[in-house]
Amino acid sequence: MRVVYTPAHLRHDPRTEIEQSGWHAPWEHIGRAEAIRAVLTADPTFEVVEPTAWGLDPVGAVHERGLVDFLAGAWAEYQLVNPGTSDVVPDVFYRPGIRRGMTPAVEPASIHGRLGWYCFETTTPLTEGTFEAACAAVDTALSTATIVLDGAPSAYGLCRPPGHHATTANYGGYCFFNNAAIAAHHIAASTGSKVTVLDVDYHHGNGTQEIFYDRADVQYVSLHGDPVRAYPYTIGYADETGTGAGAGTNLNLPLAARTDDDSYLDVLHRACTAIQSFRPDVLVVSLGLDTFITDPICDLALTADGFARSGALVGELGLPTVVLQEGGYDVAALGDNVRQWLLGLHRG
Ligand code: Q9C
Ligand code: ZN
Repeated sequence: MRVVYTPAHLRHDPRTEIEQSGWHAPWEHIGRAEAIRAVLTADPTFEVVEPTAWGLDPVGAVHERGLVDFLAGAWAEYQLVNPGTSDVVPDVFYRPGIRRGMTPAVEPASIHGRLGWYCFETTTPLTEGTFEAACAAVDTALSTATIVLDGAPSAYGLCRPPGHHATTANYGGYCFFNNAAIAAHHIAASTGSKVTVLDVDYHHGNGTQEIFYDRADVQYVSLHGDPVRAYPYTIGYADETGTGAGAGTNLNLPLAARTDDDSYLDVLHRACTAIQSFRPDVLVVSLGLDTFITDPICDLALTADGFARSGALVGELGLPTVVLQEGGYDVAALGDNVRQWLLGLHRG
């Protein structure tokens, strides 16, 4: 199985994460992707290849122009007013209520205002090379999709930074551009086929859901920690099923804390049944391993065997499958967990 990887991810190198009223070393860091690469490189089942460059057109097909332009220039613009800063985060967020009863706000002119216009939370710092790394993660996703469109049964893109929390117009949740959504849209638009995005990251992929919520040609199916207790809290509920032409094409399957392998596989089986009913031509998997039993920021209880069984169940769908990396924060286990999932897919 081909693995698409580029060292360009090293350019997104945050030092801090502001979370739960404190700050600490970031959970999402360069060591994650390097740990996965090390494990896959050591297994002859996998062949590591570099992505090709796609430019910004496929990004602009999914994201608002304003977000793309902002991310391209924000770090440099911020240095002009706050020289020497390494991790750039907003200190103000735009909330519609602040102008209730008035004309809606327009994008502010100030870099400080623009940060809070495009970013929706505090854990996603911009660093000097973040934009380049985010573009390289998109290149990785699109190159992985191309391997599958060219006939491989499956391929894996080691995307970093991850993508599924990035919406049409906002970034956050460690995500800048929505790699999986850009790949899914590219596949659907360039081939005229139907695509399912199956999201197995612990966190609900709010960005992917929002991007495809009104579309009939892209189905979104997600298993995730119930937003009653889990990030992103305000989206990811079971009653969110799609709108307009996309009515019925969105399926959220929220999970209880400590969900184990057997219960998880039951829910994944329901997800696969829904995918079969949609009859997609291609499957894109948002692969998060933060459902792992010892993940430091999540509360499910999957094991390596659960990942192998999950991959195999998805493989039994028999669909051309583009697997793209999202979360997973137990770095000591992350590489092997990815490997188990992919080997399961390979067998299934
Ligand atoms: N106390 C991904 O896994 N922090 N993003 C949540 C909850 C952000 C996770 C804070 C989690 C983002 C790709
Ligand atoms: Zn996650």
